[in-house]
Amino acid sequence: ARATVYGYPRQGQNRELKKAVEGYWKGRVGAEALRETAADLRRSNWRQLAEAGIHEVPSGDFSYYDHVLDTSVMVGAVPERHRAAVDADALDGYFAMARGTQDIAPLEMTKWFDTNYHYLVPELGPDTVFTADSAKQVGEFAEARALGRTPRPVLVGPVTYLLLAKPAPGVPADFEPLTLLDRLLPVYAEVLADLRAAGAEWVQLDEPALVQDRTPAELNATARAYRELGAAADRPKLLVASYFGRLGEALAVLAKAPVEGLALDFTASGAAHLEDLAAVGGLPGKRLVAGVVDGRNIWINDYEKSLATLGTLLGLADRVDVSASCSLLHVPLDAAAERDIDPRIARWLAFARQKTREIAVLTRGLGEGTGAISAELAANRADLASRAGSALTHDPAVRARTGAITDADGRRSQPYAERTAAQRAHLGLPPLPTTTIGSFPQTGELRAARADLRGGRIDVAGYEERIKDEIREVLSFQEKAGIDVLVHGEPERNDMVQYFAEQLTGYLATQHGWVQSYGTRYVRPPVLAGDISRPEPMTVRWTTYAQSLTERPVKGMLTGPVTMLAWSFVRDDQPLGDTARQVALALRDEVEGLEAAGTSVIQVDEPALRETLPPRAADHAAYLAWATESFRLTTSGVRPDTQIHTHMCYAEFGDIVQAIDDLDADVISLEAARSHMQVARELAEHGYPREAGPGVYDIHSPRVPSAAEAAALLRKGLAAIPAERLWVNPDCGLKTRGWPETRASLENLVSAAREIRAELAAGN
Ligand code: THG
Ligand code: ZN
Repeated sequence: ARATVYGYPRQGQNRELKKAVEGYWKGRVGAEALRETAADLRRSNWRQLAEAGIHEVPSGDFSYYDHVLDTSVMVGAVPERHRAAVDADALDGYFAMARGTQDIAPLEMTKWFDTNYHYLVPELGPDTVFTADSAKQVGEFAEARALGRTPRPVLVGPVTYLLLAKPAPGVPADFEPLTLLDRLLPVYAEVLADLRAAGAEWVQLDEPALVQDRTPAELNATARAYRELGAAADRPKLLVASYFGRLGEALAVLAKAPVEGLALDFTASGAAHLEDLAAVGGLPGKRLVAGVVDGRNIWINDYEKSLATLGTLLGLADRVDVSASCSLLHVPLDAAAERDIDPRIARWLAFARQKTREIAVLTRGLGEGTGAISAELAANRADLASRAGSALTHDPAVRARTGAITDADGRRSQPYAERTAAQRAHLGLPPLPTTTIGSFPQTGELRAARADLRGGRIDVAGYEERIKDEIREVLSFQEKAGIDVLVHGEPERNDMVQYFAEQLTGYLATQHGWVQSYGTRYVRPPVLAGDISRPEPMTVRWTTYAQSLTERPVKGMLTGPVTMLAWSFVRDDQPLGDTARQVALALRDEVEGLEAAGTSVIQVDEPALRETLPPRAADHAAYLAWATESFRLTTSGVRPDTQIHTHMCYAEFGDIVQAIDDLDADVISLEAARSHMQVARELAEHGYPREAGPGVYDIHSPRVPSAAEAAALLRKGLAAIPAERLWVNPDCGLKTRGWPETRASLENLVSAAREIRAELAAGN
């Protein structure tokens, strides 16, 4: 048996890649220095993998920005508008596709399946001409070879690549990129031949799109793709990798395909996957790479359980190798770098580096028998035993409380239709009330103040003075601009999940646990380690300070339980729903604390609700059940006249409008500006009965929308949502924006609302 992985974190222990790339963008780092930093990072990764005992290392998984963008470059799918930049300079052109330039829009960015990683969406059309560019793949393969390893190049597979693509601008929306398969396959065959010529024995083709529900036509296309690639001359052996779930019907297709190996995820619904494998008669004559170490989470592996799975698999394939369930890109690099975590808990944690060692141990156990790893097995058993039932993670008070939850706890005391009148009377807002989503610009000064606090250059009192100054400024601007429901601007928050995690008991924060979110942006997902409780109010002080400065309502701002889970590493020792209920009760205390302190409008954000939807429709209901239940638990303890808002980013809501309604929030704000109010129409089509604020200001760009533009969007909104239920707000929070465009845009937004109010009052 051999140990392998599909990918490794790219950024380096101190995010050297972020610094080099951002330095290059600012002109402070030259192209050659950037290339050297990248090559050093790759070499260091290969060395780490070899030292950990990984026999077959990946190559080509490195990226300056995103591996799907790299695939677009590999197949020559450069949008027309970026062609000149790419021809002038490949590297600058690459970054232009990723980030756009002054005049040219970047590729769209969206979530990589249900992870918190974002990829750049390929833009294709009937006129797309693919051409092979294997330079990056061949170059990185050769680099690893030069270190004495036998790397396995990793490519996004052709079916997944096309399924992730969308019609290019100007191409009809019903164009299906998968129709380009026949044109794409020869290009893949050419890249495979180049890699073979360079000495590659195996190449990995990633097809995670096959763990989602696929139509018969898509399954046929998959069969065709691998029949054709399998028949290609001069090709390496092919390992088709799936992850993030079970293959389902696609398993039979791939089992029959003329490829030499399959990689399957045995952490996501592992038992079912075993049954599926047995049902297709195993993979006789093929290599099976078994993903038994969870690549999406940070807990140590259960060796005995994994060895049992691996043992069963031995009878189902020609040869069984061991891996993580997916690329290790989605976990931080090294748990040993964390100095502040209780050592009793640290022994339960495995980041990428630790996981590679686990894979090597399991491989030895599989190949040489458990006798060869008896010491590791004993230590693993002891670590697991110390976690199960540990007093560090089990809080009887929390368990008593979740055990006593009743249906009534998840129901507001009055139905929506009745409580709106009470809210209207209580708040006294004009028609088409204006508000913002919560955050205001996170200025350089604010980040510097946080750095000064961490570095001991200012004390807590000094830091809090700066935060108060900022809140005063944010409030005074909003009053002058004429906004109706104000926010304090969240200057005290680093990240909307981490800020709360740091204050909740049971959550662990990491110091260095960076995970790539997109490009050079990273997050440090906190760890839901134990039972969750809220020892003290978290936001009440800042919200009440802001409220003390104004007569208008100030909105309380919280992150909802689903998003808290989605952007954290979750417990694997209890159902997600149990963890969600614990987080929900802690947040419920905060909601009630805000209300008791005089807050009449409370927003509970759930940007992750849609994106965490499981890949298969059959699993949606179970997910939406705990997701909506935990949101309602968070928000149902308030008086009828307290108004609950929620906010979601991203646009594809069609399939969850019922779930959004089930949240029983009073008002929802949504991203809509770029899609010209499409979201408002979708809500209307589904008969969504509540108040809604489809965004009229696209905050993803520094562009200032004119009042006329915002008014035009509002008129479109009014065509879908009646005036008494329409709110006026930007698409999302303003933390990534600068002050000048924020000021101008919000002033225009208020003018637009006033103009439409006047029209309504005049009766037209
Ligand atoms: N928080 C978390 N996850 C998220 C978002 C978030 N996932 C989706 C979306 N928002 C991703 N967007 C971003 C935007 C900016 C940054 C990260 C993710 C960012 N990161 C800083 C960086 O890399 O320099 C580090 C921030 C820090 O110091 O913690 O700017 O909002 N959890
Ligand atoms: Zn948003």
